[in-house]
Amino acid sequence: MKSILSSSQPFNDQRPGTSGLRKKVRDFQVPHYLENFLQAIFDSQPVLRGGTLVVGGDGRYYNRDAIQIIIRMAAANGISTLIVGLGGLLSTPAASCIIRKYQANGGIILSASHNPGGPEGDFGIKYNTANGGPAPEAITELIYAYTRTVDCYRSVDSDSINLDIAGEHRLGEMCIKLIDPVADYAELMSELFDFKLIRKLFAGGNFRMLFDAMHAVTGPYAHQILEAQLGAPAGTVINGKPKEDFGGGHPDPNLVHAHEIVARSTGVDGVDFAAASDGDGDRNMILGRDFFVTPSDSLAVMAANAHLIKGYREGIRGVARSMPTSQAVDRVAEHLGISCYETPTGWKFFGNLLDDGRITLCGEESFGSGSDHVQEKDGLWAVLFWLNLLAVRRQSVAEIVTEHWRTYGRNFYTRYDYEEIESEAAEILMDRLRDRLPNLPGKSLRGHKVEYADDFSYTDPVDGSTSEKQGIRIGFKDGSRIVYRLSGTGTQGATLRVYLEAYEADLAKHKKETAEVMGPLIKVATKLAKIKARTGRRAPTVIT
Ligand code: VG1
Ligand code: CO
Repeated sequence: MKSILSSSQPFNDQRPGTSGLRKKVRDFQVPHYLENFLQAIFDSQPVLRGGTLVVGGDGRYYNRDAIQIIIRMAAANGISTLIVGLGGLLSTPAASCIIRKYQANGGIILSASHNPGGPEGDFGIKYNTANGGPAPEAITELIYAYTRTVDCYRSVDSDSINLDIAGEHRLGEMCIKLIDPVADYAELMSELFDFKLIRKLFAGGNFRMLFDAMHAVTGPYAHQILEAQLGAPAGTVINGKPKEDFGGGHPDPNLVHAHEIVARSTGVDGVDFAAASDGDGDRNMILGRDFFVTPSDSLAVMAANAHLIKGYREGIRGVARSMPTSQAVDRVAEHLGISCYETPTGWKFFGNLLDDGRITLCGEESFGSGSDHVQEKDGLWAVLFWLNLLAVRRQSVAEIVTEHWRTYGRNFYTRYDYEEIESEAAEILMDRLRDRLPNLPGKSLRGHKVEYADDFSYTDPVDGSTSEKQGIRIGFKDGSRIVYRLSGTGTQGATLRVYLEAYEADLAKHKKETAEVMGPLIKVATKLAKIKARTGRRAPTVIT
């Protein structure tokens, strides 16, 4: 097998963001762009030499091409075993599961998650470490440092490998194993959840569910687990065939983009339970009939009910949430007498807490939740958790959540996203806001008294590493909060996210509409940051 050394020039824009390196497909197609980044991974991660690497992606446009490039470069960089999902597919949580199960030394996941795909869309690459989780900041920064100097890359001269035939191939010294992307993951799910009980729920005939795979990677997983193993009727899974452009859609499981299941879970004919997942299968949206469960509430409900679920019968050790996620789960943790950690946005910050056994469950307001079963957020896992809970409690989704509010109070929550604003304007907005922080405590903003105002900084309790400037937060005496941060996953301009939360203990007020409750706080948030003046935007692009 002939090994080739190709020369290239370093690119200066390969710093991974919240979740890997994300760019337009056409950026990745620039000659040597992907190759340079891969070489930086191989050079900075010597554990991969002679080791096992897992590779798969969400099936979007360029997935297969990128996998062929990885195969040739892995062979030239001394990888001993390459485990690849059949068809080039692996959901993000399944990749995490497989890295752990086969004790691989790392993994490469190709995805731009919920961003649109196709030749004009986005592509991405994430590196995961041997624990199955996203590489921590120290490693992503090291990879970035390597990208600044890499001026050649190694690959082998070989034909493409057929990604659609299971089994083993040899490429020089390297063994390539093409495996079923679903089987190991499905087996893990059957260990965590009471499949027998869920089967009964479907067999009863009164319970109807829909799962929208959004033409992304969870289609094959959902068909296998929900329909084949749990006996949900055919048609439960919709948009279940992965497509390179996600059928022209935006594989983001929220009320706007997953509108089909929103419509079909509304009114007297609405299904009892509906859910969706994103491009790479790590996000989830949970709906009951005429009822939307906010991701923050979903995490809190899971924590409060975990003891009812097979895999968590022994109880949970602790919980964690990203800083902008509502504080609903904090109340549950307090009630259970367990620790609750507040981390910066991005799953990589949960890694040490999970590895160290400090937490069992964790989640983010951005439709992500997970547990210590893998080291990634996990969309179908969350759906199965809810299904199992519905089967145990035999109540509706709405009943379970409203009962939860009765016990703990309700954290009203909403997020405003201003997408594709000018990067410089966004930076200025954040800088000016930062300047004002020292003067805010004690001030009253439209009747809300400021208790604290800071730029969130996090020190990891396990390894002591500190991450600064993780979002501006303003907390009020009445328990409400405003958080501002700039997205680290966009591929064009900047995205400003404004997160709003208000706590309501009074049962009589729980039925109010979120928009009504949050109205005054939204005014405070937009005025304080001068959003209109600084960005030219009168309204957000997306509200979740
Ligand atoms: C967003 C979310 C964050 C999530 C990240 C990756 O990041 O806010 O909570 O972890 O996406 O999720 P940002 O920096 O754009 O706010 V995924 O499903 O896109 O891998
Ligand atoms: Co995702």
